[in-house]
Amino acid sequence: MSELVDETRTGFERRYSYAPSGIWSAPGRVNLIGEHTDYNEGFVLPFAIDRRTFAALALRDDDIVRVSSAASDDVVEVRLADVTAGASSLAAVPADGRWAGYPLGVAWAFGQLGADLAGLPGFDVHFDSDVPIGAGLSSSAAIEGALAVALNEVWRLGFDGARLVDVCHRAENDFVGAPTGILDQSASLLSQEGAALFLDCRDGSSEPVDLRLEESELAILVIDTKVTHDHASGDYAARRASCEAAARELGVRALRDVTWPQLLEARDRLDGVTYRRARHIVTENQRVLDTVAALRADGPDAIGDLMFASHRSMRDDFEISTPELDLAVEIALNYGAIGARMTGGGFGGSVIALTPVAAITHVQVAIDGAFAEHGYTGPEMFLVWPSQGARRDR
Ligand code: GAF
Repeated sequence: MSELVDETRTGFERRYSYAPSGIWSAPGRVNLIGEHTDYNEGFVLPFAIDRRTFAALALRDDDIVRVSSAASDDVVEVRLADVTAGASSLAAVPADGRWAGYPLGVAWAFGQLGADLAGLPGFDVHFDSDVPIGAGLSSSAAIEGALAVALNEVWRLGFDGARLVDVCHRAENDFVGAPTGILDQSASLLSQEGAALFLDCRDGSSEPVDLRLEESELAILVIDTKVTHDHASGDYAARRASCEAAARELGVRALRDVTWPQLLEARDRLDGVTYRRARHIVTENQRVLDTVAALRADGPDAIGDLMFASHRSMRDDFEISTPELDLAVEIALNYGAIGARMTGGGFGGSVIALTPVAAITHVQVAIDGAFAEHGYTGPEMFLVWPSQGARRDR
């Protein structure tokens, strides 16, 4: 970890020929349970992982913003005044620099949420990261979170955690154009070490829920299927539209307000697909509440069935799984995991498998074998531990 802090500093110095004033970081996340419930104003239970994106940054004495990353030699340069114009400021940026929309979007969103950008100096920022990209582990929220805590400090804005979540969420929705909820940004900014974050997405309130994995000799194995996903694509938006249509038809503000008996009773008013989409959300919200209760009463040994029930619901009702994700879940459970489910937005990305430490190698070997047998790209597998949200590192 401290190596990456040093590399981020060196990367900054190489690009800009001077030293940064500080280094900040924010983690990726897995979602233990509660998928697509966030934009339905429901409940989620993610945790920040021990893989982070680092931002080395220094203020400038003009209004230029320069953005670079370890992944490329290019430096994206814009004037802060042009960022204020919104996503159109990206028009001049070469296509392979479009990732810069995440950091530029954060600067822009601070302005949208009350900061007076016209009176603030520009900055140079360099990013480095060990959060895998496109694996469904919120690499974009990690970029946003690292820059948000950095700018909040150096621009002396005094935004609290909830307002920083708004900034990053606004950047993602209105600058980058991905119609996501607040799950990823909240997990990256607000998580605490050793705990999952129980978040009510209606009012943004959250509380830590102890995970105690080591005490139970359990670990969370991530299986990145290497099938990449993109939330700015139509599938994610289509699921969101179905949920909103169901809520409208049922006469509620959001599917959060629908109980299971109410949904059953209204079944004939919804077409088959919309009904199944709504059924996933209504049952998934309850599974989050049940998971929190089970963790508090009995610890992580008690949540395996809920995780698999969640996976089945995403596979059959919400239809956001893939054959690779389903295979990883099936093999993990057959070879010793006590719970497994896809995590994140779906249509690719990763599975998390709650696995006894003693069975991890067994599960990994079995998954490698099964993927090879099916002719799928070899997955990447690694353990993750619940970690601290965004912070200053140096
Ligand atoms: C993606 C989105 F960014 C989140 O807001 C959330 O909807 C998630 O998919 C599904 O739970 O990560």
